[in-house]
Amino acid sequence: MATLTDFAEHGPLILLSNREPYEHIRRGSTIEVRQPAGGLVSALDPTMRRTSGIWVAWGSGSADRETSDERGRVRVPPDDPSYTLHRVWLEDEHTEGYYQGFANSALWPLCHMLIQHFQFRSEHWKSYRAVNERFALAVAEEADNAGADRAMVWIHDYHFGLVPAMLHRLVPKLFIHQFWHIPFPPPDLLRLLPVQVHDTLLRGLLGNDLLEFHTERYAVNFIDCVAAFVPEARVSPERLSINYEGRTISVGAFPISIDFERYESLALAEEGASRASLLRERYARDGRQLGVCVDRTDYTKGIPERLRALELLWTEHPELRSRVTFIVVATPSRSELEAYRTLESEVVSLVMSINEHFGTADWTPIVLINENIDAELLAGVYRAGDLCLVSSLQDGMNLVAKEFIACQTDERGVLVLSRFTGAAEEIDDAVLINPFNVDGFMAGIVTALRMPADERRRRMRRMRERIRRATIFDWLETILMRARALMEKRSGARV
Ligand code: ADQ
Repeated sequence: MATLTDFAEHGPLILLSNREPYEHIRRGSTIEVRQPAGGLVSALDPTMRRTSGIWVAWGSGSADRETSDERGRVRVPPDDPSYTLHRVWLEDEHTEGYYQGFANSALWPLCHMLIQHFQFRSEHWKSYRAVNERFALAVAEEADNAGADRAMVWIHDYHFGLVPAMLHRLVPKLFIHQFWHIPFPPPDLLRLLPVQVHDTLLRGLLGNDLLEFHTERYAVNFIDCVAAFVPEARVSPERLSINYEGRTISVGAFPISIDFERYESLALAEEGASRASLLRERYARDGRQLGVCVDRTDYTKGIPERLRALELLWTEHPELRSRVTFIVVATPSRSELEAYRTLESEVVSLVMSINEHFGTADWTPIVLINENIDAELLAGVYRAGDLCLVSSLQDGMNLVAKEFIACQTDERGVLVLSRFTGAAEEIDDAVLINPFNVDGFMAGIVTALRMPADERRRRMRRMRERIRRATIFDWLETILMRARALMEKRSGARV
């Protein structure tokens, strides 16, 4: 079987994502290069270097224009140029309509089935279409240069639901595939979008040759939506495929993961280890326990639901007061949107009220950190935890669950995990909870707190073995190899 190492010989990979892998930022008279943190960029960057690919993304940095040529291209990484970053420029009103508007205020809540946050506006949809067209043209230009027969295009996420069909019309020979990082809703929810909008969106996604989701459930939801709203498509849920306009579109489950070794090493390294022991010294002395939680402050993550479960815990179990402290790391996110600002204040006021109600002179029940923390501290927090609460109301995968597992080098911690995460479908040894059921959630926390050390160790060891064997690099290789095999089959069929 072919491997990633010889992937480049077959033709260039053109990747499309909203966020760019390198951002140039002006600081006074100097220009700084920043690589956005995040698993995806760090996993894809080495692959792009090795395969001399082309990465198309929104040029969001304040010095991006002056560091790119007239077509928006720049060679990266700056200290060892090995692939091309093609930046696409967007005006502010487009960013607002496409990104904050249709992507984050309509598609995001709809796909997470949290319709109380769903807001549709025609002008946002108009921007989304215009921006998708702009990105499709940029990718088509790169594909023409690279040779449409040989290049493969890999699109990331819900910001680009229309690019596949646009691109297929522009360059019919091109092999196009897409990873959808969030859940996909069932037909009854998708139809909350105006008819013409969900029709265009589904037909947009059907421009792909392969469409990847985290779980089979999301893949089947997509197939069900196509069956319900695209009458001329023929679907096969058993074979996870769709026939549409004379082409076969494959759909599949490819659960994303993390760089396990990186997190494990961070937790074992001097800095991670000393941060973990400081935290334990401070919060987990004399048999007390430390709970940890890490999220972007997003309404999908169930942060208020988690805080209410903790409130109930200390109300119904007074014996646990002073015996367990929670560190809640909740970074502000998407603060341009009102729903997110409201959530940030709700989290702060819930934490304050719990601390006022239960706290004592020498015990603060919840320590709230509402900022981004560096990788060493993050690993230290994960390693120090006796339990980690992941309480998403819906979540495509949830990488925090996997990062906690990788950093639990002492095999002490229990993962309390919402059954509505993609991760819950993959990880067997967590304590599963339903965040909508406050009593059940609280009971799950009690189970975790009372779990004997040998059972914790057994469960954590099994989870660690599992994630160690399914890293982000395995994910990457499986997807790219599957796409390559389909591409070869298709070109064979054409001959
Ligand atoms: P997200 O919704 O962003 O991702 P998640 O998978 O949990 O959710 O990833 C969050 C990342 O941000 C983790 O790597 C975490 O360590 C980091 N992070 C969060 N808060 C932080 C803080 N305060 N300081 C430092 N780092 C912090 C979307 C989908 C998910 C899917 C991913 C990948 O919503 O379901 O798992 O994409 O496909």
